[in-house]
Amino acid sequence: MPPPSPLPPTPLIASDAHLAHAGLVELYAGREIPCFESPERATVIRDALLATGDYRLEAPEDHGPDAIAAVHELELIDLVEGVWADAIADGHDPARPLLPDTFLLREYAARMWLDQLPVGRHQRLGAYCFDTATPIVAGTAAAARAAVDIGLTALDRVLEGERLAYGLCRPPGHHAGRNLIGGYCFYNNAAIVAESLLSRGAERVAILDVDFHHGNGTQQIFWDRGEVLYVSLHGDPGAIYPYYSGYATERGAGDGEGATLNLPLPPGTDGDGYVGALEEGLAAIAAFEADAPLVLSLGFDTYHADPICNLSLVTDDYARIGASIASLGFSVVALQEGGYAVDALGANAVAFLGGLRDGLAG
Ligand code: Q9C
Ligand code: ZN
Repeated sequence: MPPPSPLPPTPLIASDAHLAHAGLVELYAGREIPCFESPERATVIRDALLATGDYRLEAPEDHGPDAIAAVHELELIDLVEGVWADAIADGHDPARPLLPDTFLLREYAARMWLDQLPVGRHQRLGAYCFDTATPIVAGTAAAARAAVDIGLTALDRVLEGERLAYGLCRPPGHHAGRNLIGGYCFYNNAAIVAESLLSRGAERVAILDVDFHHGNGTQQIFWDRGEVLYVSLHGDPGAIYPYYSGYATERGAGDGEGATLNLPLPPGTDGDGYVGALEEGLAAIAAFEADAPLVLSLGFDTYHADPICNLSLVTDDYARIGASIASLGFSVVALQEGGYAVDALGANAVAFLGGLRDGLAG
Protein backbone atom coordinates (compact mmCIF):
# COMPACT_ATOMS: atom_id res chain seq x y z
CA MET A 1 0.00 0.00 0.00
CA PRO A 2 1.35 3.48 -0.82
CA PRO A 3 1.97 5.81 2.13
CA PRO A 4 -0.97 8.04 3.04
CA SER A 5 -0.94 11.35 1.20
CA PRO A 6 -0.02 14.43 3.28
CA LEU A 7 -3.43 16.08 2.75
CA PRO A 8 -5.54 16.39 5.89
CA PRO A 9 -7.97 13.51 6.25
CA THR A 10 -11.33 13.86 4.53
CA PRO A 11 -14.45 13.49 6.71
CA LEU A 12 -16.18 10.17 6.16
CA ILE A 13 -19.57 10.37 7.83
CA ALA A 14 -21.09 6.97 8.60
CA SER A 15 -23.34 5.27 11.11
CA ASP A 16 -24.21 1.71 12.06
CA ALA A 17 -27.95 2.46 12.03
CA HIS A 18 -28.15 0.99 8.54
CA LEU A 19 -27.13 -2.46 9.79
CA ALA A 20 -30.71 -3.01 10.98
CA HIS A 21 -32.03 -2.29 7.47
CA ALA A 22 -31.21 -5.89 6.61
CA GLY A 23 -32.69 -9.24 5.66
CA LEU A 24 -34.09 -7.57 2.59
CA VAL A 25 -35.57 -9.31 -0.42
CA GLU A 26 -36.88 -7.95 -3.69
CA LEU A 27 -39.05 -9.37 -6.44
CA TYR A 28 -37.43 -9.85 -9.78
CA ALA A 29 -38.84 -11.67 -12.80
CA GLY A 30 -41.39 -13.49 -10.68
CA ARG A 31 -38.87 -14.57 -8.10
CA GLU A 32 -37.97 -13.44 -4.62
CA ILE A 33 -34.23 -12.80 -4.46
CA PRO A 34 -31.91 -11.32 -1.82
CA CYS A 35 -31.99 -7.55 -2.20
CA PHE A 36 -28.98 -6.20 -4.09
CA GLU A 37 -28.98 -3.23 -1.74
CA SER A 38 -27.27 -4.93 1.24
CA PRO A 39 -25.56 -3.77 4.46
CA GLU A 40 -22.23 -5.23 3.26
CA ARG A 41 -22.11 -2.51 0.61
CA ALA A 42 -21.60 0.21 3.19
CA THR A 43 -19.27 -1.87 5.33
CA VAL A 44 -16.83 -2.62 2.51
CA ILE A 45 -16.77 1.00 1.37
CA ARG A 46 -16.11 2.28 4.88
CA ASP A 47 -13.35 -0.25 5.54
CA ALA A 48 -11.61 0.37 2.21
CA LEU A 49 -11.61 4.14 2.69
CA LEU A 50 -10.32 3.91 6.26
CA ALA A 51 -7.55 1.52 5.19
CA THR A 52 -6.05 4.29 3.01
CA GLY A 53 -5.45 6.50 6.05
CA ASP A 54 -6.88 9.44 4.07
CA TYR A 55 -10.28 9.58 5.79
CA ARG A 56 -11.45 10.24 9.31
CA LEU A 57 -14.58 8.44 10.43
CA GLU A 58 -17.21 10.57 12.08
CA ALA A 59 -20.71 9.80 13.35
CA PRO A 60 -23.61 11.88 12.03
CA GLU A 61 -25.19 14.54 14.19
CA ASP A 62 -28.95 14.52 14.74
CA HIS A 63 -30.45 17.30 12.62
CA GLY A 64 -34.08 16.64 13.59
CA PRO A 65 -37.12 16.16 11.35
CA ASP A 66 -37.48 19.61 9.77
CA ALA A 67 -34.97 19.13 6.96
CA ILE A 68 -36.81 15.97 5.86
CA ALA A 69 -40.17 17.76 6.00
CA ALA A 70 -38.76 20.52 3.79
CA VAL A 71 -38.55 17.98 0.94
CA HIS A 72 -41.05 15.18 1.64
CA GLU A 73 -44.79 15.40 2.23
CA LEU A 74 -45.83 14.73 5.80
CA GLU A 75 -47.99 11.77 4.80
CA LEU A 76 -44.99 10.12 3.11
CA ILE A 77 -42.89 10.65 6.25
CA ASP A 78 -45.74 9.27 8.34
CA LEU A 79 -45.85 6.22 6.08
CA VAL A 80 -42.12 5.53 6.30
CA GLU A 81 -42.10 5.99 10.06
CA GLY A 82 -45.21 3.95 10.81
CA VAL A 83 -45.81 1.35 8.11
CA TRP A 84 -43.84 -1.41 9.80
CA ALA A 85 -45.70 -1.08 13.11
CA ASP A 86 -49.07 -1.10 11.32
CA ALA A 87 -48.13 -4.23 9.39
CA ILE A 88 -46.97 -6.03 12.54
CA ALA A 89 -50.14 -5.02 14.39
CA ASP A 90 -52.10 -6.59 11.55
CA GLY A 91 -50.24 -9.90 11.78
CA HIS A 92 -47.28 -9.40 9.42
CA ASP A 93 -44.46 -11.90 10.11
CA PRO A 94 -41.68 -9.80 11.72
CA ALA A 95 -39.06 -12.04 10.10
CA ARG A 96 -40.21 -11.03 6.61
CA PRO A 97 -39.65 -7.70 4.87
CA LEU A 98 -42.69 -5.76 3.77
CA LEU A 99 -43.35 -4.99 0.11
CA PRO A 100 -46.45 -3.45 -1.46
CA ASP A 101 -48.78 -5.93 -3.11
CA THR A 102 -50.72 -3.33 -5.06
CA PHE A 103 -49.92 0.03 -6.61
CA LEU A 104 -52.15 3.08 -6.87
CA LEU A 105 -52.24 3.51 -10.63
CA ARG A 106 -53.50 6.50 -12.56
CA GLU A 107 -56.88 4.96 -13.33
CA TYR A 108 -57.73 4.62 -9.65
CA ALA A 109 -55.97 7.76 -8.44
CA ALA A 110 -58.09 9.88 -10.79
CA ARG A 111 -61.27 9.04 -8.91
CA MET A 112 -59.94 8.51 -5.42
CA TRP A 113 -59.55 11.11 -2.71
CA LEU A 114 -56.50 10.73 -0.53
CA ASP A 115 -58.70 10.53 2.58
CA GLN A 116 -60.28 7.42 1.10
CA LEU A 117 -57.00 5.55 1.36
CA PRO A 118 -57.09 2.66 3.83
CA VAL A 119 -56.16 3.59 7.38
CA GLY A 120 -53.49 0.90 7.80
CA ARG A 121 -50.25 2.29 6.43
CA HIS A 122 -49.31 -1.16 5.11
CA GLN A 123 -52.59 -1.18 3.18
CA ARG A 124 -51.83 2.15 1.55
CA LEU A 125 -48.14 1.46 0.98
CA GLY A 126 -48.79 1.02 -2.75
CA ALA A 127 -49.97 4.63 -2.98
CA TYR A 128 -46.50 5.81 -1.96
CA CYS A 129 -44.22 3.24 -3.56
CA PHE A 130 -43.49 2.69 -7.23
CA ASP A 131 -41.70 -0.67 -7.38
CA THR A 132 -41.16 -4.10 -5.82
CA ALA A 133 -37.51 -3.45 -4.95
CA THR A 134 -37.93 -1.36 -1.82
CA PRO A 135 -38.39 -3.72 1.12
CA ILE A 136 -39.14 -2.38 4.59
CA VAL A 137 -38.13 -3.93 7.92
CA ALA A 138 -38.17 -2.83 11.54
CA GLY A 139 -34.92 -0.86 11.20
CA THR A 140 -35.73 0.86 7.91
CA ALA A 141 -37.09 4.20 9.14
CA ALA A 142 -34.25 4.75 11.61
CA ALA A 143 -31.70 3.87 8.92
CA ALA A 144 -33.34 6.30 6.49
CA ARG A 145 -33.27 9.07 9.11
CA ALA A 146 -29.62 8.33 9.88
CA ALA A 147 -28.77 8.53 6.17
CA VAL A 148 -30.28 12.02 6.08
CA ASP A 149 -28.26 13.02 9.14
CA ILE A 150 -25.15 11.64 7.44
CA GLY A 151 -25.80 13.86 4.43
CA LEU A 152 -26.48 16.93 6.55
CA THR A 153 -23.40 16.33 8.70
CA ALA A 154 -21.26 16.01 5.56
CA LEU A 155 -22.76 19.31 4.43
CA ASP A 156 -21.91 20.93 7.78
CA ARG A 157 -18.27 19.91 7.36
CA VAL A 158 -18.06 21.46 3.90
CA LEU A 159 -19.73 24.66 5.11
CA GLU A 160 -17.12 24.73 7.88
CA GLY A 161 -14.38 24.76 5.25
CA GLU A 162 -13.64 21.21 4.09
CA ARG A 163 -13.28 20.98 0.31
CA LEU A 164 -14.77 17.49 0.38
CA ALA A 165 -16.90 15.49 2.78
CA TYR A 166 -18.24 12.04 2.02
CA GLY A 167 -21.52 10.80 3.45
CA LEU A 168 -21.84 7.03 3.40
CA CYS A 169 -25.61 7.11 3.13
CA ARG A 170 -27.54 3.85 3.31
CA PRO A 171 -30.33 3.53 2.32
CA PRO A 172 -29.64 5.64 -0.77
CA GLY A 173 -31.95 8.48 -1.73
CA HIS A 174 -32.15 9.66 -5.33
CA HIS A 175 -35.21 7.62 -6.36
CA ALA A 176 -37.32 8.99 -3.50
CA GLY A 177 -39.71 11.76 -4.53
CA ARG A 178 -41.81 14.19 -2.50
CA ASN A 179 -44.43 11.55 -1.83
CA LEU A 180 -42.92 8.36 -3.22
CA ILE A 181 -40.44 5.74 -2.12
CA GLY A 182 -38.77 3.31 -4.53
CA GLY A 183 -35.50 2.07 -5.94
CA TYR A 184 -34.21 1.15 -2.45
CA CYS A 185 -34.76 4.80 -1.41
CA PHE A 186 -36.96 6.35 1.31
CA TYR A 187 -35.73 9.86 2.02
CA ASN A 188 -33.89 11.76 -0.70
CA ASN A 189 -30.59 12.53 1.04
CA ALA A 190 -29.14 14.66 -1.79
CA ALA A 191 -32.34 16.67 -2.27
CA ILE A 192 -32.53 17.30 1.47
CA VAL A 193 -28.94 18.56 1.47
CA ALA A 194 -29.66 20.82 -1.52
CA GLU A 195 -32.80 22.17 0.11
CA SER A 196 -30.86 22.75 3.33
CA LEU A 197 -28.33 24.82 1.39
CA LEU A 198 -31.17 26.99 0.04
CA SER A 199 -32.58 27.44 3.55
CA ARG A 200 -29.15 28.56 4.72
CA GLY A 201 -29.06 31.31 2.12
CA ALA A 202 -27.73 29.77 -1.09
CA GLU A 203 -29.53 31.02 -4.18
CA ARG A 204 -28.30 28.49 -6.73
CA VAL A 205 -27.42 24.87 -5.97
CA ALA A 206 -26.22 22.23 -8.44
CA ILE A 207 -26.72 18.49 -8.00
CA LEU A 208 -24.64 16.13 -10.13
CA ASP A 209 -25.88 12.53 -10.18
CA VAL A 210 -23.38 9.93 -11.39
CA ASP A 211 -25.23 6.89 -10.06
CA PHE A 212 -25.98 4.49 -12.92
CA HIS A 213 -29.72 5.08 -12.59
CA HIS A 214 -31.71 8.19 -13.31
CA GLY A 215 -32.54 9.97 -10.05
CA ASN A 216 -36.23 10.25 -10.78
CA GLY A 217 -36.96 11.42 -7.23
CA THR A 218 -34.44 14.25 -7.30
CA GLN A 219 -35.71 15.30 -10.71
CA GLN A 220 -39.31 15.36 -9.48
CA ILE A 221 -38.48 17.36 -6.36
CA PHE A 222 -36.74 20.16 -8.27
CA TRP A 223 -38.60 19.84 -11.61
CA ASP A 224 -40.18 23.28 -11.57
CA ARG A 225 -37.59 25.12 -9.51
CA GLY A 226 -34.90 27.19 -11.19
CA GLU A 227 -32.71 27.54 -8.12
CA VAL A 228 -31.58 23.91 -8.26
CA LEU A 229 -29.84 22.48 -11.31
CA TYR A 230 -30.13 18.70 -11.60
CA VAL A 231 -27.66 17.01 -13.97
CA SER A 232 -27.76 13.24 -14.29
CA LEU A 233 -25.71 10.75 -16.30
CA HIS A 234 -27.37 7.35 -16.42
CA GLY A 235 -28.08 4.22 -18.37
CA ASP A 236 -30.65 4.75 -21.14
CA PRO A 237 -34.05 4.34 -19.43
CA GLY A 238 -35.44 2.91 -22.65
CA ALA A 239 -33.67 -0.29 -21.64
CA ILE A 240 -33.34 -0.20 -17.90
CA TYR A 241 -34.75 0.95 -14.57
CA PRO A 242 -36.46 3.35 -13.85
CA TYR A 243 -37.85 3.12 -17.42
CA TYR A 244 -40.25 6.06 -17.22
CA SER A 245 -37.89 8.95 -16.62
CA GLY A 246 -34.41 10.13 -17.49
CA TYR A 247 -34.90 10.88 -21.16
CA ALA A 248 -32.99 13.79 -22.68
CA THR A 249 -36.28 15.47 -23.56
CA GLU A 250 -37.05 16.00 -19.86
CA ARG A 251 -35.67 19.48 -19.12
CA GLY A 252 -37.81 20.80 -16.27
CA ALA A 253 -40.85 23.09 -16.38
CA GLY A 254 -41.93 26.59 -15.34
CA ASP A 255 -39.18 28.32 -13.38
CA GLY A 256 -37.23 25.06 -13.61
CA GLU A 257 -37.25 24.85 -17.39
CA GLY A 258 -33.68 24.13 -18.47
CA ALA A 259 -32.59 23.33 -14.88
CA THR A 260 -32.84 19.58 -15.47
CA LEU A 261 -30.25 17.99 -17.75
CA ASN A 262 -30.49 14.27 -18.50
CA LEU A 263 -27.60 12.57 -20.25
CA PRO A 264 -28.68 8.99 -20.99
CA LEU A 265 -25.86 6.67 -22.04
CA PRO A 266 -26.02 3.66 -24.35
CA PRO A 267 -25.40 0.16 -22.93
CA GLY A 268 -21.70 -0.67 -22.80
CA THR A 269 -20.53 2.94 -22.50
CA ASP A 270 -16.89 2.84 -21.33
CA GLY A 271 -14.73 5.34 -19.47
CA ASP A 272 -13.99 7.51 -22.53
CA GLY A 273 -17.66 7.67 -23.48
CA TYR A 274 -18.60 8.43 -19.92
CA VAL A 275 -16.06 11.23 -19.51
CA GLY A 276 -17.24 12.75 -22.79
CA ALA A 277 -20.81 12.98 -21.52
CA LEU A 278 -19.59 14.14 -18.13
CA GLU A 279 -17.89 17.10 -19.80
CA GLU A 280 -21.25 18.23 -21.14
CA GLY A 281 -22.74 17.93 -17.66
CA LEU A 282 -19.85 19.80 -16.06
CA ALA A 283 -20.13 22.60 -18.62
CA ALA A 284 -23.80 23.02 -17.68
CA ILE A 285 -22.88 23.13 -14.00
CA ALA A 286 -20.14 25.72 -14.63
CA ALA A 287 -22.58 27.88 -16.62
CA PHE A 288 -25.20 27.69 -13.85
CA GLU A 289 -22.85 29.54 -11.47
CA ALA A 290 -24.03 28.01 -8.23
CA ASP A 291 -23.17 29.90 -5.05
CA ALA A 292 -22.98 26.71 -2.97
CA PRO A 293 -20.99 23.48 -2.76
CA LEU A 294 -21.76 20.85 -5.38
CA VAL A 295 -24.06 18.08 -4.16
CA LEU A 296 -22.90 14.79 -5.68
CA SER A 297 -25.12 11.70 -5.88
CA LEU A 298 -22.42 9.05 -6.12
CA GLY A 299 -23.10 5.52 -7.33
CA PHE A 300 -20.70 2.81 -8.42
CA ASP A 301 -23.30 0.83 -10.37
CA THR A 302 -21.74 2.20 -13.58
CA TYR A 303 -19.06 -0.48 -12.99
CA HIS A 304 -18.76 -3.12 -15.73
CA ALA A 305 -19.46 -6.00 -13.35
CA ASP A 306 -22.45 -4.47 -11.61
CA PRO A 307 -25.12 -7.19 -11.46
CA ILE A 308 -28.12 -5.00 -12.40
CA CYS A 309 -26.65 -2.38 -14.74
CA ASN A 310 -25.14 -2.18 -18.21
CA LEU A 311 -22.27 0.31 -18.43
CA SER A 312 -18.61 -0.68 -18.66
CA LEU A 313 -16.49 1.44 -16.36
CA VAL A 314 -13.36 0.03 -14.73
CA THR A 315 -11.82 1.04 -11.42
CA ASP A 316 -9.26 3.44 -12.96
CA ASP A 317 -12.07 5.33 -14.66
CA TYR A 318 -13.42 6.42 -11.29
CA ALA A 319 -10.20 8.26 -10.46
CA ARG A 320 -10.46 10.17 -13.76
CA ILE A 321 -14.11 10.97 -13.16
CA GLY A 322 -13.40 12.18 -9.63
CA ALA A 323 -10.55 14.38 -10.89
CA SER A 324 -12.74 15.73 -13.65
CA ILE A 325 -15.46 16.75 -11.20
CA ALA A 326 -12.84 18.37 -8.96
CA SER A 327 -11.71 20.52 -11.89
CA LEU A 328 -14.99 22.44 -11.64
CA GLY A 329 -13.51 24.12 -8.59
CA PHE A 330 -16.52 23.62 -6.28
CA SER A 331 -16.30 22.07 -2.85
CA VAL A 332 -18.19 18.79 -2.88
CA VAL A 333 -20.67 17.05 -0.59
CA ALA A 334 -20.50 13.49 -1.93
CA LEU A 335 -23.36 11.19 -0.90
CA GLN A 336 -23.47 7.46 -1.52
CA GLU A 337 -26.26 6.16 -3.75
CA GLY A 338 -26.04 2.76 -5.51
CA GLY A 339 -23.42 0.21 -6.57
CA TYR A 340 -23.98 -3.52 -6.22
CA ALA A 341 -20.75 -5.26 -7.30
CA VAL A 342 -19.84 -5.62 -3.64
CA ASP A 343 -16.34 -7.03 -4.21
CA ALA A 344 -15.34 -3.95 -6.22
CA LEU A 345 -17.08 -1.22 -4.21
CA GLY A 346 -14.13 -0.56 -1.92
CA ALA A 347 -11.60 -0.11 -4.72
CA ASN A 348 -14.02 2.00 -6.73
CA ALA A 349 -14.77 4.29 -3.79
CA VAL A 350 -11.05 4.68 -3.04
CA ALA A 351 -10.37 5.51 -6.70
CA PHE A 352 -13.23 7.95 -7.12
CA LEU A 353 -12.89 9.82 -3.87
CA GLY A 354 -9.09 9.80 -4.17
CA GLY A 355 -9.30 11.46 -7.58
CA LEU A 356 -11.79 13.99 -6.23
CA ARG A 357 -9.81 14.64 -3.04
CA ASP A 358 -6.48 15.10 -4.78
CA GLY A 359 -8.07 17.28 -7.46
CA LEU A 360 -9.71 19.56 -4.91
CA ALA A 361 -6.48 19.88 -2.93
CA GLY A 362 -4.26 20.63 -5.93
N1 Q9C B 1 -33.34 -6.94 -10.77
C1 Q9C B 1 -30.07 2.71 -6.76
O1 Q9C B 1 -29.09 2.40 -7.40
N2 Q9C B 1 -34.52 -2.44 -9.53
N3 Q9C B 1 -31.26 2.11 -6.95
C2 Q9C B 1 -33.52 -3.39 -9.81
C3 Q9C B 1 -32.91 -5.65 -10.42
C4 Q9C B 1 -34.20 -1.40 -8.61
C5 Q9C B 1 -31.44 1.09 -7.95
C6 Q9C B 1 -34.01 -4.60 -10.50
C7 Q9C B 1 -32.95 -0.64 -8.90
C8 Q9C B 1 -32.80 0.52 -7.95
C9 Q9C B 1 -29.98 3.71 -5.67
ZN1 ZN C 1 -28.27 3.20 -9.03
